[in-house]
Amino acid sequence: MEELRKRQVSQELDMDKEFDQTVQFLPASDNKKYEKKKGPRKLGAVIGVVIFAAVVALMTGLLVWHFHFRKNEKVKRMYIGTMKITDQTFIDEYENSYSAEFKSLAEQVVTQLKSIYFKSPQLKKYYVSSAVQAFSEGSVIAYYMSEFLVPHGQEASVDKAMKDVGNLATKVRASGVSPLRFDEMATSVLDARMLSTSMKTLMQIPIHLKANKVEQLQTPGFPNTPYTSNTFFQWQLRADAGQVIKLQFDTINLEEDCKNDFVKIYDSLVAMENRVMGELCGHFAPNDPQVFTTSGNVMLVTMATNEEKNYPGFLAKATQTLKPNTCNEKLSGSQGRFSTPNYPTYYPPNTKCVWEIEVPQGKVVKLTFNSFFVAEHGQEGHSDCSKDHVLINNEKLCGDYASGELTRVSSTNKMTVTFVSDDSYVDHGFDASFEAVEKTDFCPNEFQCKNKRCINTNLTCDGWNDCGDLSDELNCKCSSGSIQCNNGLCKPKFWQCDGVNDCGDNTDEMNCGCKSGEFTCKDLKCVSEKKVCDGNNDCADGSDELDCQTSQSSLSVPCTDLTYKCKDNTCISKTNPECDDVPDCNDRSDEKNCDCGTRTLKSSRIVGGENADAGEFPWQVSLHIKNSGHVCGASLISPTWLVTASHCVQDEGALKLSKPGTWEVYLGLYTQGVTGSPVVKRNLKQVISHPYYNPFTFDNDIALMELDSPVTYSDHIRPICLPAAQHQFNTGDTVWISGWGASREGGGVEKVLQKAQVRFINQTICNSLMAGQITSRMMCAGVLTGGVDACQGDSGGPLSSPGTKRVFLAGVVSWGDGCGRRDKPGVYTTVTKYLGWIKEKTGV
Ligand code: 4AZ
Repeated sequence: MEELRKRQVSQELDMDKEFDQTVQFLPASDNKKYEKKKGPRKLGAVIGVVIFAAVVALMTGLLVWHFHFRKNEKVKRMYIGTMKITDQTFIDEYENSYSAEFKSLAEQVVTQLKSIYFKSPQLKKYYVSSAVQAFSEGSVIAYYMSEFLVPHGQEASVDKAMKDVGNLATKVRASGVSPLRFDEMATSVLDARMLSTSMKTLMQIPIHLKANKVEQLQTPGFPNTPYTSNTFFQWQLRADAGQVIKLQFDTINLEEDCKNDFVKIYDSLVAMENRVMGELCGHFAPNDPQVFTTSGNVMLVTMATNEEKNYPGFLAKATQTLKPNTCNEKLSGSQGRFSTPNYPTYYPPNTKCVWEIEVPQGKVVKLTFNSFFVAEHGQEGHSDCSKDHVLINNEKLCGDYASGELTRVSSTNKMTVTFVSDDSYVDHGFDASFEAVEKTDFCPNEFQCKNKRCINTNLTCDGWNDCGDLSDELNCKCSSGSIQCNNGLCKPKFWQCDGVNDCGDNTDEMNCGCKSGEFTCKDLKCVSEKKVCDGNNDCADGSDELDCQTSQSSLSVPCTDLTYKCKDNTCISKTNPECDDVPDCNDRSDEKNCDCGTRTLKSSRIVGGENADAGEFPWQVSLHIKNSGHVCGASLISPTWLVTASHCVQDEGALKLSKPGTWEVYLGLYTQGVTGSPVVKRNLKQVISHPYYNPFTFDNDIALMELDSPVTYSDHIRPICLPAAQHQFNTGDTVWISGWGASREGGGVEKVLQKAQVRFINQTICNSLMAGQITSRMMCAGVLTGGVDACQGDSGGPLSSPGTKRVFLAGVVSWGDGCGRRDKPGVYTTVTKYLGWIKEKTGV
């Protein structure tokens, strides 16, 4: 703490202490005095009367409690606000809460607040006290906190009255009896997490920035000792008048769950919710610095921790820079580029920029967003845009768009682009390019989509919806490599008969089998239907002799690559007979070891995925590097064994990923960071990487992990079934991928377990799509149109294949060419190839 050279106040908090005029921690209300009192109890001679009387007494007691006491139960409501005092000028003494000047002005503000609240009968009834926390320039802005004790259920109406406090203030000013000249009042309710009763320590760190000087903010002891539990930290940053504050977090390593530990950054000196710029928790890589810039010369950084798990904390640097006069720009010429203030770091709140673009006469302006991140809390998707937004030709734009996805064309040689950020939550903003184009041909040398996007001409009529509105795939004359769908679309020939309706009208899946009266063998040969189940291997691969059961005994057939081998070495013709709840082998061995692959809670990032249901993938395991967070997935196959990818357990320099001690594993996990029941954490006893894993080709990308002690199965923890060596996974069958991996290429780990449905892809097609890199020990699954795939962080996790009764581990997430790219399926380690090795090492 000393090295910070800051005045810090660390105090054990007295929970019932009254407000003073300076800083107070915020205890929760003591409701004990409002608790229900015990009701009378009657005794009688007859037992029935006693019971009756007891029931009546209980009911009466409950009703009395509900209508009398519960009504009177009060909750503490804390509001935080600012008031602009117009008849004062800021003096240095106002920065020191112990100075006489501070105390005197604070007293006037408190009197003023009381007179305002007393104008509202509602607020008057419940008002307790106020305290001024700080002053800043402009003329003088007072930051205060007000406490109300509100009857249970009345909170919303008091919140509403507080929202209206500006109007009350106008009434007070009009009455001419106010002690202060003031305007612009704003209030907001305090974040409930900051009112936690468990928070016992307050650390207050005021910092006044100076020109050309970098101040360091850090949690005490960072990075060598973890931050303290149940602590509320508050860094109050001020810059000189006319300056703004830039805060760059170099390292953030907090608990994943923001409910427990979090950092919040405000464009204010107090914790006003409507001035929050951002909230951080979890882990950010050093190459992803979070940089916030204020709109004025003050900033508040708060951090709250609870009693669970403490992490190293954060390190950030604060500087002051001159507030730019304006971000408006006039742009002319045939092309140019512009971006939001501070791009690619966060734009400041409360900002408006206008770019007036003018291109030569006779041309029009074509604007393309190279990146666009204007999304806000509570403004999901692209719909409403009532908060931060971009305005072009009366059209409001917000949300996130991929590079080049968003384009606009003007109708004249001028275009005005306006960017507006409101008081709260900031984002990275945009980077845009404009060019002068012909009115009639604004895609020179490119294809012009109906929605005004321009795409490479090669991308038309190729089966892919590149424009986004399908206009590049309409009215096509299909090339030799494509098939013509009945609806006019062209699709690549190799998508024909792959079990997926690519045309949309099923043309590509029609006439796929053999002629009528013929049977299609697994290797696509055609044999007469009469030869099916005749006891002869007519297809050569045995597929015409599969599933020929009429009675138990007729299941037994000569063994081929496609038949299931029972423990007694006899073979049966049924496809995938194992663990389908029907004993098919004479020795019933196909139904042994089947306590797997079921989910008890089935109710209804992965790229293109959605939240899984809790308990939907109870075999999904999250592998964490100790104190560092999730890196890979794994699958539970028994109470003590996991299957994962070998590439997850390769040493990386000093990081000994092959050593069991490096890891901690979470089973039954749904949201990263949310632990406690039903989540079980285990350390590892051993890590066994496949001896033939090839780090260059990713061949044999499979590894086993043994837990230090067995887990008990529950609704959220169950193993997945290992398939039999002959288990058939067919091209076009749907399978599930699950994990906490990135939801886009280069993205970070997801919080909630994601799932997505993909299909097995033909091995030969996949090998040609993946430049011949697919070995027989790999299998491909995906959606060839792109957008649905496993990604970084999903590695090691399961490719879950639902059978008739149970789910089987078909593959282990291994590698891919990027994530979700078209014609680039995900590649998975084929589990059926490793059953012998798994059995040898684990006994499973
Ligand atoms: C990875 O980096 C990774 N698209 C995993 C799966 C895929 C790509 C990358 C498949 O762990």
